[in-house]
Amino acid sequence: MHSGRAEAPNKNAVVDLRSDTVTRPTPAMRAAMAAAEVGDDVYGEDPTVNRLQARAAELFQREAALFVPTGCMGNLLAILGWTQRSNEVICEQRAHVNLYELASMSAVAGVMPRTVPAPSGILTWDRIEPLIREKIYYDSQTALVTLENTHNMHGGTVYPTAVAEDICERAHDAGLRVHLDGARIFNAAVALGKSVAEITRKFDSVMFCLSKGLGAPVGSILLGAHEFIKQAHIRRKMLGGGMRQVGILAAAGLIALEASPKRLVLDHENARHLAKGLAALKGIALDPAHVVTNIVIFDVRGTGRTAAQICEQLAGKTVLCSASDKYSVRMVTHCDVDRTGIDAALSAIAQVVADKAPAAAAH
Ligand code: TLP
Repeated sequence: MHSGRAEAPNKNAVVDLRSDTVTRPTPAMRAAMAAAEVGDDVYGEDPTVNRLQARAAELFQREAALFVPTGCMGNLLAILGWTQRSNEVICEQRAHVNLYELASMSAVAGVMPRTVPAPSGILTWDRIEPLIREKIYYDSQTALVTLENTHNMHGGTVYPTAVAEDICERAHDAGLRVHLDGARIFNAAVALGKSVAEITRKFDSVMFCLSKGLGAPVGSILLGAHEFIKQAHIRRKMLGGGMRQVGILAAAGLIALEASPKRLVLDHENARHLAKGLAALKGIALDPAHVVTNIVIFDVRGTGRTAAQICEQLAGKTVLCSASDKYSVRMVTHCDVDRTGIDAALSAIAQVVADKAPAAAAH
């Protein structure tokens, strides 16, 4: 299914649904990497990195872009750029910046996450507004709101553009900045049938990942105005992210940007197919209508087992997935798993849930 990848059907092949980060570069990416023109990017002399940054800025209709090694670093640079030590950052409770970035916003940027739960992870202004601190010198001051689109741990949910724009406008009126963790923003754009520029235009900064559904081996991009990116560039060096002949990676990123978005629709169809199959199994709970991009999260409490136990049993049947909570399993579709792989995963899960629950989990 992945353009240019020829894989022999193998019924024993591992179906790796742990994440879309597991995708391997396509032959076209590898060829471009081998042929990439490179230079020292710390001197700003890598032509391929410069092309990637210019192309990303053009696609998102932004003044500037910065290639960063990871999404975590991109988010941290944005937080460093928009806050001062002791500030607060409002985000959804299960946001990646809150749960999966090793508390870097506190440990490195010196700020506190101020979290709020939201249905499907989709914040609205009425949930944010009460959390904004009064302007009193002895209180932490709210500086930033971060949104996540798609929302990973709520199952790849998508912000309606009007809701995200309303938050941005009202936050700006309140003197706050808004950063978008758009690790999977291309999935959101495909689900909405809009361009990435259209759905992100009101944010002060945007981070997206090349290394997830777009299939590049490494890298993310941070976007914003010239001055913001200039400061992020300095801080990237400070964090140890000054890379040298990194055009080798940018070359893959350029292909990811041009070629990959158009095939994400297949990942979404596979995720829906997976969700429908799962919903039909006894002991598994999920609403397939909730699955609109490439992430499927389902509850396994009804099987009498924990998510970790289900994952372990599935691994024994060469299907890999991860526990996103004690009783929630996450499966992510991507370019390295086709419909045959999804069907193989479904039949493995059907066998696992039909098996008697292990005694230890019966309580
Ligand atoms: N997400 C990973 C894990 O860290 C959970 C995954 O497998 O989904 N924002 C969002 C919304 C993400 O999902 C991730 C990675 C990141 C940021 C961080 O990107 P990287 O891994 O490049 O630092």
